[in-house]
Amino acid sequence: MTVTEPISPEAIEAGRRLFTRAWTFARGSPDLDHLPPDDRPEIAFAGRSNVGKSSLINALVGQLRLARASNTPGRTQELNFFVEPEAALFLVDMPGYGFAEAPKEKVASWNRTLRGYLAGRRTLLRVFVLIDARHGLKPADDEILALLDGAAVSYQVILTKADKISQTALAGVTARTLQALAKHPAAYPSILATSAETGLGLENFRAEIAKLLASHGS
Ligand SMILES: Nc1nc2c(ncn2[C@@H]2O[C@H](COP(=O)(O)OP(=O)(O)OP(=O)(O)O)[C@@H](O)[C@H]2O)c(=O)[nH]1
Ligand SMILES: [Mg+2]
Repeated sequence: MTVTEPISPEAIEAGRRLFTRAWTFARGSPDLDHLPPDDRPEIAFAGRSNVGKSSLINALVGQLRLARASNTPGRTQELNFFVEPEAALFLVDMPGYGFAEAPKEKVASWNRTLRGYLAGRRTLLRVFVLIDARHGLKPADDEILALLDGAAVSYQVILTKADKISQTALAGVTARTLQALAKHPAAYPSILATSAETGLGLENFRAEIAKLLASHGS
């Protein structure tokens, strides 16, 4: 496994172009019955509550308020679909998991929705599983990784909030995470460290998404 693969200037440029487009909100779906038609590829942002999913989407598209971010865990309560028609791609912001303070029934219903979506969405190209760089993989993450492995849905781990730790700590959590991922058959064999705050890693992340889309033939 490698942490960084060489990324070509062409891929960086394709990523930049993809995300300077005018992305807009398409639909919020509280359950599996209100998803938009599965007529184009999509990538989903999953992760524990408060890990920075909505913030990372905003940072990628360069819009502060496309997805609603907040310091209160449990902010995103629906599967939120963002679209840019020419890009023929949905970006999907997901409710967080592992949020213990929400009412039990609500947590159960979110879990059903997010598990059903992750395991059953035909057009899901890749799931980005966001992990807080300060904390690394937690048991709640392991459950989601096992679900994705079981459903053979390809996923890639993205470390978030890298601005909050030192270079040394970042190298440590990267190595530990890569080691843990080696046991997961559906995990993409490289991870990216990002910060929605400083922009660290965003150029490479955009390039990664552009490459993924190109390899799909879009
Ligand atoms: N320092 C720093 N803070 C961040 C970063 N990304 C997100 N945050 C902060 O973390 C908090 C949670 O961010 P969100 O983007 O709302 O997290 P989320 O994963 O969408 O949360 P839920 O929707 O509740 O699951 C906010 O206060 C953000 O400002 C980052 O890269 N660096
Ligand atoms: Mg959110």
